[in-house]
Amino acid sequence: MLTAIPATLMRGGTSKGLYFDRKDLPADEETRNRVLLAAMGSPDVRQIDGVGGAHPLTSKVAVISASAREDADVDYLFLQVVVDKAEVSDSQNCGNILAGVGPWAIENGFVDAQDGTTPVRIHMVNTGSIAVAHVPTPGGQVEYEGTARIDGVPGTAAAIPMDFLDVAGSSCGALLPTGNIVDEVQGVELTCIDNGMPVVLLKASDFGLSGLERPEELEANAELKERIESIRLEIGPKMNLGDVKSKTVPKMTLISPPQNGGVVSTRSFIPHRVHEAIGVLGAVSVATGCVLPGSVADGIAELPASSDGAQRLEVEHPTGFFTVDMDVEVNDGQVDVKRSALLRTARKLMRGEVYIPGKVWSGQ
Ligand code: NQM
Repeated sequence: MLTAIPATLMRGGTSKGLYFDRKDLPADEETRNRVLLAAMGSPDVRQIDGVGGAHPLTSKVAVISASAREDADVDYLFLQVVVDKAEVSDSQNCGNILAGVGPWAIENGFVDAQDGTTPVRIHMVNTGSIAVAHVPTPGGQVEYEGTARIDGVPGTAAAIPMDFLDVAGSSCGALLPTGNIVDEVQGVELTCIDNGMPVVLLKASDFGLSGLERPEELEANAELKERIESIRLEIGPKMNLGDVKSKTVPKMTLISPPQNGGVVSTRSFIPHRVHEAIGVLGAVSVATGCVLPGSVADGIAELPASSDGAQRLEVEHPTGFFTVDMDVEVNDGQVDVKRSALLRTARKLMRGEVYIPGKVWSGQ
């Protein structure tokens, strides 16, 4: 027997995943996770018996429901379905899958579309913070097509500008989770930062790298991966994340001087595969680390003349740039982030029912 569950397959930014109405999934977390593993085809490196794309960036889930919060229209819970392990993690947020939440919420009746642009206020359950997505809705219909281009996605689509209001410290409790601008772990200097995503900034040169290596080259370097994972396991608890062995945070980002006019060049371990681009909140956190005086990015990042106030920072990654608009105040070495904003696109790919073998879940 197969159980049919309504679902929408969407590209959100440079990621892809299934979007569900919370009421269509089992309320019990363990049963829900078994259902999601079966939907994606995990654990299996090829995810052959499911709709997952055999990579962390294409094995993602959004669970959406009406929000009880006054400052939000919908609640969005992000779940990472691990490709090769029977694990579903809510330990991180995802700003890419977030890009599809606004359109989905409008098309599924959670928010009334306006003629023009519809703001959708999204409570990101994983971190308790709010994002506002400005969804193009000419004539009261979601418009997916348009002229905006984001690196890492071929072609163009309708722009969805997104504002983050209060993401500093949203996972770790503080923008600087260890209380320090620089820490030293296993002889390597690093900067831990959480402006929406727990990130550890590391100098590529400290690992004998240029920082411009291709993701597959870095992934093939077993010794490097082992060193980075060992640092991650040691620094994770100091970032208030507890034991991070089976968590997908913190993200480990190698930085090097910019090559193409941006602020900094990046290669991000997320945390075991290397991102072809960079995560959304990951990029916001990296950009914040770059404006922090005395961080490991000091001397590597090339900042605009004044890093105080509103500014646009281009974070370079393996497939282009990620543009972050930030409004920051830097006082006596302290950074106060007033607002972060960026642009994403999304596309509805398929809508229907995902079938779950009855042996995994015997019904709603
Ligand atoms: O940092 C990948 C992605 C992400 C997360 C990851 C993301 C974010 O590209 O907000 O978007 O770091 O796991 O989807």
